[in-house]
Amino acid sequence: MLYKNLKSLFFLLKWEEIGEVDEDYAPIHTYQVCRVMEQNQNNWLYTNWILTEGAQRVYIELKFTLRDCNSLPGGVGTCKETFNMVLKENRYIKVDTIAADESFTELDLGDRVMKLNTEVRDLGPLTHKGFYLAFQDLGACIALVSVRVFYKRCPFLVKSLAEFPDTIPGSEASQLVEVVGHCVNNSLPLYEPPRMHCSTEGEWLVPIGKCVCKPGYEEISGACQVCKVGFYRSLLESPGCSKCPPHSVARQTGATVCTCEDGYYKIESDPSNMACTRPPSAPRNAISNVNETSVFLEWSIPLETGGRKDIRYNILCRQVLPEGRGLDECGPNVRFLPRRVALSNTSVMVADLQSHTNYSFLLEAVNGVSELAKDHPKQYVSLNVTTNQAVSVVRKGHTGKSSIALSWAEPDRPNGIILEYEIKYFEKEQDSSYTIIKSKDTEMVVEGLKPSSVYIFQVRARTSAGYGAFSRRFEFQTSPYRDERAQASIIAVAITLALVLLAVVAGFLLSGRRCGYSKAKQDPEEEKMHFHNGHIKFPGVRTYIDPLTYEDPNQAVHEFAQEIDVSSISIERIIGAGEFGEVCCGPLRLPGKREIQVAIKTLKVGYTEQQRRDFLWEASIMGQFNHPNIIRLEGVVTKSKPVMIITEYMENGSLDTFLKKNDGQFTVIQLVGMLRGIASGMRYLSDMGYVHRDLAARNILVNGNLVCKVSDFGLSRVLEDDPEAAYTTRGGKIPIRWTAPEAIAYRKFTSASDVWSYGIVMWEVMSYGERPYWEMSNQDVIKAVEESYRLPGPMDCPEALYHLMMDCWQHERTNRPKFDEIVCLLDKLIRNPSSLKKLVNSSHRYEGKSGSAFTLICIAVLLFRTCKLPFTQIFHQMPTTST
Ligand code: ACK
Repeated sequence: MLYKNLKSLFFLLKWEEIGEVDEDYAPIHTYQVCRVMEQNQNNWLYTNWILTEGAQRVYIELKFTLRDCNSLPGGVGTCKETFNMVLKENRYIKVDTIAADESFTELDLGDRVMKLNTEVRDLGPLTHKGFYLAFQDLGACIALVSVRVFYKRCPFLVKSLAEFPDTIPGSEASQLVEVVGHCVNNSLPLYEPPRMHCSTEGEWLVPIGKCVCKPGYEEISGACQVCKVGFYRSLLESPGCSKCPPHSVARQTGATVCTCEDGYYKIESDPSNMACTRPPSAPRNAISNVNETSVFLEWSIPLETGGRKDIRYNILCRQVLPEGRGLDECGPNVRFLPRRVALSNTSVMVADLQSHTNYSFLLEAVNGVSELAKDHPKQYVSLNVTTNQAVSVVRKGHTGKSSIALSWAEPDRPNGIILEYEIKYFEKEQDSSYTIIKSKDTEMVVEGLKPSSVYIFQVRARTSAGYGAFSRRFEFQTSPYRDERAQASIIAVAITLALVLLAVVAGFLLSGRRCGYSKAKQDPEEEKMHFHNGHIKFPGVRTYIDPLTYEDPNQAVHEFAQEIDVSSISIERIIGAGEFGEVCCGPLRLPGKREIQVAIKTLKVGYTEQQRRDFLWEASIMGQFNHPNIIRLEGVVTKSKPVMIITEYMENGSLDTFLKKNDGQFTVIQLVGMLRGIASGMRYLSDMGYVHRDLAARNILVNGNLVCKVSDFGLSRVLEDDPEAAYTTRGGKIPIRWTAPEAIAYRKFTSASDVWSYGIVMWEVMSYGERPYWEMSNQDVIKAVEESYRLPGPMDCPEALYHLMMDCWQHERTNRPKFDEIVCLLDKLIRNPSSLKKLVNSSHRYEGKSGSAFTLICIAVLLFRTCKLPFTQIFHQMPTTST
């Protein structure tokens, strides 16, 4: 705020002009009047014309002394203690009556103490260029020491690089005068012109907008200074001059941009502080993977990115014409996924190429400045790819009810060494779910098919370059369930029944049935990949919880088994008899699910509570398992009678009966496939910590695809239920022929004792359901086993399988293989069928099968029992001496 005093002169009317000294004896000039004793006083003191200089509001500061009327001798009749201040523009207006804060007395005069009063009044709005002031005395004793007339103004100001001139405020008390500032040299208004507001008090208020130095200049000490060489300032917003970014220069002062060095570039959208950049080098490590008539190309980012992140890749595809006729651009039919140019990822799928054709791909990396770098030579990486040839014809060989032998020719011009073939198949019109199996050879037997069903087969080859196209679809049908071969063999067996003895004798002399084998591998979980709507399915493994840990057995059942409403089930027929009641089958229709065939185990009427508990026990166990080789529990019916356990239906019933019914009907690979399934189920159970205790072919169920599943779960009940279980000397009921010696001797049931039983199941399977140890008594079996005698190898049994059985029958249970080792070994055998060619030699073999089996048993038992022929001539003794 600034004050500006206005000049004035006084005209006296009955006032006196007096020279005095103040309290400090400094000379002062005062105007006085003191006619207090006289009546009707009207004394005036005028100023001359005071110019306002444009001010609309002025201030008047008065300094004066005033006599206290009470202190006057002789009364105060006409004495006044105020005076009037009057303004005249075009007419006189009384401004105010001025009174003293402090008045002086006679005493003060004597002491020479001047009680000086100061009063300030403001006048406005003034409308004229000037005015007069007047002071009217009506009979007071006044000495006017000073009259100061002034106005306030907002002084010249430089703020935010804007100059604001000296400004006179407005006339109204709270009025603000807006003033637009002027940007200082080399500066510009930022966004809007700078503004300030001048208040009546002469203060600058409310700044709006500002000025900034123009590009090429920076603000230093409130002024704009030019940027030095090598520095630039491009944006009004940036605070100061910056050093030029890498690969750019500013050769003169005041640069607003830096220019790129030779070979480096900048595009418009690059920020000014970004370094100049250059095109990238070529992509690296390009590889291809052929899949049918598609090629997947993949590469790594270039070594030199040119300093940019906006790298994109372009593909140039050219077909190599035969006989050296050069290259031709790939036509519009070749598809690039996601696209051919401007790829942001380092891979692309090129589809719809021609089969068995050479292609040359050029992969180019570009970035934002590639277009500008016309002189920069393009850098490519090239990749030559040959698509694989498809298998043209697939032929059908021997067809069984569940298998079809396939063969095909190697493509004429395979693209490198063929590593393997993939055989894809599915049941006709059910192509949402298909199976893929692999073969190293040009033939294979596909097994586990449904009888009388049409299947679609496609074959493709894989070389180190990748997969060739699948062959076209070939449709082949499996034989009816009872195929001619089986019937023929049954008839043959019937006709030759009479010649049984002769056959047995001949059997002793001959080297035995040859193992038929297939190059196919059959693995329900790992070797075969099952695809359903494009997803591979994997089973999961948890830990088995003993239902005994539940106080309430009902709770255990409902924890693990779904309650099924009886109305969802219809019983169609009885398929057998169980310990607790009939076993039936029929359809199950659960809401929202497709109808399936199920087996229904019922609990006969009149059961005790204990029997109900034991019956449902099995469901509490089965419900915990989820594995393709374990019988699947669908649920239980406990809310109505009869109480039922519902499981998946297994078309071929129990394995022992099924094998007996189909004696000699399966290839070794099919049998090994079954054993592999059982071992896999047992591996799952042992992984879950569950010991079965009654593993035997009679407790394995077989479905229509020859998939074997472990069933019959329980604890004591299983053994009570099992007709094979016999009471041991220790009182427990145990299926002696299937049980490991330590379990018989001291009930040591473990997964290792299950492995022993598994060895017996192997023997049962390889001998088509023969009874282990034939008609020998349980006691004789225990004795023989204790004396290290073991079952001989079944006829036509591959040596490798018999070795495995013998391993399972190691007396020392820790020496027995684990189930995962068994699965692994069987997988190896399946993968390498020639390993099954070598059959068990005659000293380790018994020769009984089908019709002749019983005779052999009679002979064996007879020889053993009556003739006291040593075991060695019938049984095989373990090489170890452990007993
Ligand atoms: O040998 P099988 O035909 O197979 O006779 C027995 C009978 O019931 C008594 O146990 C058969 N069985 C048991 N469970 C099932 C099942 N889930 N599917 C088909 N048959 C079964 C078994």
